[in-house]
Amino acid sequence: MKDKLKQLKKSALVDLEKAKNIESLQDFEVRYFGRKGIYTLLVKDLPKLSVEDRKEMGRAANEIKTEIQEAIKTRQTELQAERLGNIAKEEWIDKTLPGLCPEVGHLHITSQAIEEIASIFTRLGFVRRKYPEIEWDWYAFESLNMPASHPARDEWETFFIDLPEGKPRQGRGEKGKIVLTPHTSSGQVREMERGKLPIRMMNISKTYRRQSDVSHTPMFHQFEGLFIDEDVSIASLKGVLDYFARSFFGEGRRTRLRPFHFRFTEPSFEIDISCDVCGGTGKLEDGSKCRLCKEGWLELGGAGMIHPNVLKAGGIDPKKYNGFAFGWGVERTFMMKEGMKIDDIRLLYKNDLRFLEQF
Ligand code: FA5
Repeated sequence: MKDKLKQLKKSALVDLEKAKNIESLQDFEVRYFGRKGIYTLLVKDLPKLSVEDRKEMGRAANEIKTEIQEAIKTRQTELQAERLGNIAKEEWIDKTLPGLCPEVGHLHITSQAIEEIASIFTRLGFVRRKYPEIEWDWYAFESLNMPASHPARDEWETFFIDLPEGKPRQGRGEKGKIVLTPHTSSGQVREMERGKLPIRMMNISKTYRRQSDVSHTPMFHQFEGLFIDEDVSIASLKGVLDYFARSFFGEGRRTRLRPFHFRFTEPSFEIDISCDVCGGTGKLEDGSKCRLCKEGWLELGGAGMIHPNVLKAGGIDPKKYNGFAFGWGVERTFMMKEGMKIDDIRLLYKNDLRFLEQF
């Protein structure tokens, strides 16, 4: 019995070392001290011994049990420390690292430009208004001195909406077909119809034409200014456009007025700005032609003194009042800002975040 107890202690201490985690430690306890454990079965033989031996062996068995149980406790503490150490290693977090910021979006570059344009004209006293994007032919063309058969209409490459034609309008003929507004000038007569003079109106809106190439998209934006009062001069128009060009592009860029023809203004001009991609030369550094402007200048939009027929269509007496209007492309305008160097307008609406996040 003595030898068996010695042997048990030895093998128990070796087995204990082999326990590599809390679970195997629990198995160990069951294996030695469970109902059918090695120790339990051994001490079951004690009653078979003589009284003397039973006393001695009983004490020895108790001492061994206490020793092994102490060793179990120590091993348990070691394994727990080891486990916490592993958790700390595996799940370690550096609390001093900056947190993960949720992605914050920003306005599309066109919306940013619209805000900037609106703020410049607001400083000059223009008031922003919204007019329909789906419009009667009357406001888009007819009231702007462009009768149905006039070839100038072809330049607007219009999207027509397949709806029944409008009912006759009292005293003004028919409103005609329904179109997607090809230009913001369709707000001119609507603004005049409000019947409030003088007018300083700004209309910034989506416009649509059947066009798509490096400098045209089927949907684009225009901003339109309409100024009507008594004795308005071309000098006032030029002053407003110069103020805008200086505020938006800075002093370094050149603008030019080119005589042009619009049916709704007389005289009419087109406003050009020196191209930022090629520096106004029409040629790139490698000698090739500038893909965007081709000749150093890029057309921003049109302008002119309002035609008397348009004032009449809006119910305003052209003998008493006159005024000017201008309409520019928003995208073309900001593409010509210094450093933009966007050589294909269609990139703006491809929704490629790698492109859009740059602005
Ligand atoms: C007009 O639309 C006239 N309504 C402008 C106007 C208003 C003249 C008031 C006189 C008085 P135009 O067709 O040239 O004009 O277009 C004006 C500008 O819109 C162009 O110079 C260009 O900057 C922009 N634009 C025209 N079509 C497109 C297109 N498909 N994609 C992007 N920008 C365009």
